Amino acid sequence: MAKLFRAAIMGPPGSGKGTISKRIAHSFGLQYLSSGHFLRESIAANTEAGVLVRTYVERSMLVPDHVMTKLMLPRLEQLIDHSWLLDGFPRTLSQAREMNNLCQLDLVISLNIPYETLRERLSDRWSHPASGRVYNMGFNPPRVQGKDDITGEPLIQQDDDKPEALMARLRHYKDVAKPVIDLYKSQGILHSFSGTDTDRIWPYINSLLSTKMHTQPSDAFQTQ
Ligand code: G5P
Repeated sequence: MAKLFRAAIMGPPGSGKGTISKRIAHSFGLQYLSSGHFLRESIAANTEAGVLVRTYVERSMLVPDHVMTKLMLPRLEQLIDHSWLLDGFPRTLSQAREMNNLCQLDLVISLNIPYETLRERLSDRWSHPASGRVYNMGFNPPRVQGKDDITGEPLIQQDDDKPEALMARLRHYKDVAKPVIDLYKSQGILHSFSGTDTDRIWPYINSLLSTKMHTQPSDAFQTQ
């Protein structure tokens, strides 16, 4: 059996985690698990947990650790025989420790994107409050301006994406992420990438993973 490969991608809101994860999953055949996606699923299902989760996600606040581990760890347990990529989890030291008890990561990608770039991307971001679906007017606009693709309901711009609130969120992200980054640095598995453009960062990540996984990636996403 081929050696299993487990990776995670970290970065502040708007740093391109989702965009890069999809390229990695596609090019290297990893299962892709996004914490934001699972949270949005539980919001859409309107379960008791989903109602609670919504109060945090709507304000772009971190969902409590015990809710996150309950959501994510069973999914990782189900994939014990698979290679995968985690997007957005673990995000706190507590989440990282809980996950370590279940499985060890082989590689962690950390995205360092300048504040001004994040501000520009997120100020262009609109969302559909009921589902949590997110659009970017430049990079991935809705099919009809101002309307959700699935329901046709109006999109809104979150107060949290306004500059003062965004600055506070990014500061909070840095504080929470630092001990997680330090942990993975001390384990020798952290790889950081800086830049303003996902398409420029991607070839470096692609090359790193090719080396680490000893595979020849498909070039389907080289320029997308
Ligand atoms: P998510 O879903 O993990 P965030 O807020 O961390 O969400 P977000 O906004 O989804 O992150 P991202 O995944 O880092 O951003 O980036 P992306 O979606 O690929 O790109 C952002 C936008 O920029 C997109 O519209 C994309 O098209 C565009 N873009 C990408 N690259 C470029 C580029 O080069 N140029 C341009 N112009 N545009 C580009 O989490 C959502 C919420 O769930 C909770 C939190 O409340 C979080 O806020 N949550 C957790 N809470 C606690 N613990 C956890 N582990 C949690 N995980 C999620």
